[in-house]
Formats: sequence, C-alpha cells, structure tokens
Amino acid sequence: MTGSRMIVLRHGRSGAYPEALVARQEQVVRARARCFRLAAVCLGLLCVLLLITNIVFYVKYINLEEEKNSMSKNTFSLRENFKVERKTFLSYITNLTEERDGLNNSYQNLTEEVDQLKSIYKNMVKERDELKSSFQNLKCMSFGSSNYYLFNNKKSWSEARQECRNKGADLLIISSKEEQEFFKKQDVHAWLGLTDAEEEGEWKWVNGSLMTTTFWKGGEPNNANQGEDCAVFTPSTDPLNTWNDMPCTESEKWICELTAVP
Ligand code: MMA
Ligand code: CA
Repeated sequence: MTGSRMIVLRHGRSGAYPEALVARQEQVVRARARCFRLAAVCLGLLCVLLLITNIVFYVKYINLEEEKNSMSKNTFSLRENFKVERKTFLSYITNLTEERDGLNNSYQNLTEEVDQLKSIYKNMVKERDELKSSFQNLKCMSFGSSNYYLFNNKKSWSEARQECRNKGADLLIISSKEEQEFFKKQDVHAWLGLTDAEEEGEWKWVNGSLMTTTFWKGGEPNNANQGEDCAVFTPSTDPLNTWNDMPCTESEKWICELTAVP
C-alpha cells in the first residue's frame, strides 16, 4: 500500500491531524521531492548521454560521409583511368593486329622467296652436276694447231654445237687425212661439224666451207628415211671410211675444236 492511501485511511478513521502525522506528511513530501530531483537528475544525465551519443554518431556520420565522398572521387578517378587505359590497350591491340598482319605478309613473301631460292638452288645443283660430269668426262686432245675436247655426255647436233660455241669453239672439222687418222685412233663415236640441213646433198662444215676431203663409210651418206642431215664420226675398222649421216635430233657425244689464232 502507498503512503498517500495510508494517510487518507488514518485521517478517515481519526478525523484529526496530529503533529506526528503532519511531520510524517512533510517527510513524505520531501521524499517525493527528492525522488523528483533524482528523476530530474537521471533525466538530465540521460539527456546529456543522448546528446553525447548524438554528437558521437554525428561525428561518425560526418567521417563516413567524407570517406564516402573520397571513395566516390576515387571510384570516379579509377573509372576515368580505366577508360583511358582501356583506350590505350585497344589501340595497342589494333597496332599489334596490324603488325601481326604485316608480319604474316612478310612471312608469306619470304616463304615464296625461299621456295624460289630453293628451286634456283636445285637448278644450280643440277647444272653443277651436269658441268661436273661433262668436265669429268671431258677428254682434251691436241693435234696440229688445234685443241680438241671430246664430251662424253650426249646431246642433239644443235645442242652439241651450242655447247662448243659457248666455249668459243665449234664442232670438229676434219680437213686432212692425218686429222682423220688421228681421230680414228681415239676410237670415238661423236658429232662432226658437218651438215646438209640447208640443202640436201650439199654438205657444209660449220665454218661455212664446202666439204672437199671426205671419209664416209661405204654406202654413206644415205639420208636414211629422208631424215639424216648431220654427220657423225663412227668407230670403224677402215680408218679412212668412218663417217655416217644421222638424224640431227639423235643424241650423240661430240668433239669441239678450238683453233689457235695465228
Ligand atoms: C644404219 C645405216 C645408217 C643409218 C643408221 C641410222 C646402223 O646404220 O642405215 O646409214 O644412218 O642406220 O641409225
Ligand atoms: Ca646414214
């Protein structure tokens, strides 16, 4: 039961205000006042606490706001940097792509060049081998004022003549019995520089002179099958009858003659 109710009950029962009761009532009033003061102090303290809390939170909020602003600034600058870097990288990629395409082209050109060089090299090796073989088999002879070169590979009459001319010589011209006998001793089967290609039956040496001394085999020249316009020196038992006419397209060995300049 509260103090005020007790006072009312006592007052109702006795109907008078004794001094003790008054003192008691004053005591109660003072206690109430103390209570109110305490409550006010507590309230004040609470207000102060609230104020401090507010201030703390406000400061925190300001800091966070600043942090947020600085982060947004950073984010913006990062984004800008990223944009610039992206642009730079894109331009690098474009440049690199162009460079790669250029290199691809160069590579293709180089591959073609390499193929060409390979084929040139192959041809040169072939030519070298041909030259090697023809020079390995080349037999050099001397008679009178002429040097002779017997080639042991075979070519048509025109090609054989061209080979001689390339070396400043021409196909062999036999202009004496001694020269004929000399070649008989060599036991050769080779083109002579003698042809009737211009006019059938009119045999001419490659230097343009008409044939005077002749050493045909028996029955030759017979222009067999109407197609024999070039003369060949053949091995024969008879030293003074060794020539035969043959088709110019046949492949035979040949003798080049290089006459010494007087
Ligand atoms: C025969 C003879 C020659 C002719 C050749 C062609 C072997 O000789 O008929 O006159 O030139 O054949 O191969
Ligand atoms: Ca013949």
